[in-house]
Amino acid sequence: MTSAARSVRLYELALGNGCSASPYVWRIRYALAHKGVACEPVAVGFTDIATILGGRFKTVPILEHGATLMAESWDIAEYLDRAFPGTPSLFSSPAELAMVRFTDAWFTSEILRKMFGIYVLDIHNAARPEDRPYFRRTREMRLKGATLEEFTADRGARLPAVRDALTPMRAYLERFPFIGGGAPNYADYIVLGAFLWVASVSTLPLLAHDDTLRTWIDRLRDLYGELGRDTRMQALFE
Ligand SMILES: N[C@@H](CCC(=O)N[C@@H](CS)C(=O)NCC(=O)O)C(=O)O
Repeated sequence: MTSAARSVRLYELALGNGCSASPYVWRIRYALAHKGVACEPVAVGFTDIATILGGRFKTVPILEHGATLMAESWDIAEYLDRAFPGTPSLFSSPAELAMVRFTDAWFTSEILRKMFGIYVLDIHNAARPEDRPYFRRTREMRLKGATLEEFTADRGARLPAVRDALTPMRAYLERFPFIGGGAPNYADYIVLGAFLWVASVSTLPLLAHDDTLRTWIDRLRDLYGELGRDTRMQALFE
């Protein structure tokens, strides 16, 4: 059987409302759609991960492709280009891959971490009820003992810092329709994935109503048969 003919399963993180909760899963959903690779989604909650596939993995996304099983979204993205060579590339050159790695590093340190601090209680409340004690225990350990409620008490005051940190993206996207330039690439999916994660749990709109990022966000959400649209998601804009 050719590589492309083997079936693909994507293990995703399910919230109580059925939405996917993970920015890393969203990257891979878009990566698969970019390549036109069909996949069967398998929804798992936080506490299911240790019980599936022999407990081999600690995080999702997990990709299953025939006998190949792997976690780590970067490993998966690079694997997809190797396993499906006749399809549109995620990384058309080592230089493109390197630039996307840079985008990921910048975005994770300057924006994704701040988003986590603002939305960690919302993620808890949106998780399946049976996953909430685990989520609270593991995240409060990371917050050095602060409760999720204490940690997010002043979260509204932290919105301006996230919005300011997005300034380079706004300036760039005035020149290009996508972070990838004329067409979307994996950097677009990394950044959009974080916005979709926020939209699936948020009780506080992240962006101002007149934020110019709206055009790019809508453009990405509409791709691949409106992959980024889900009526269960909350508003991203005030
Ligand atoms: N470095 C991993 C990070 C994946 C990750 O952190 N996934 C989270 C969901 S956003 C997870 O599965 N967490 C499980 C847990 O906290 O037990 C990747 O890029 O795939």
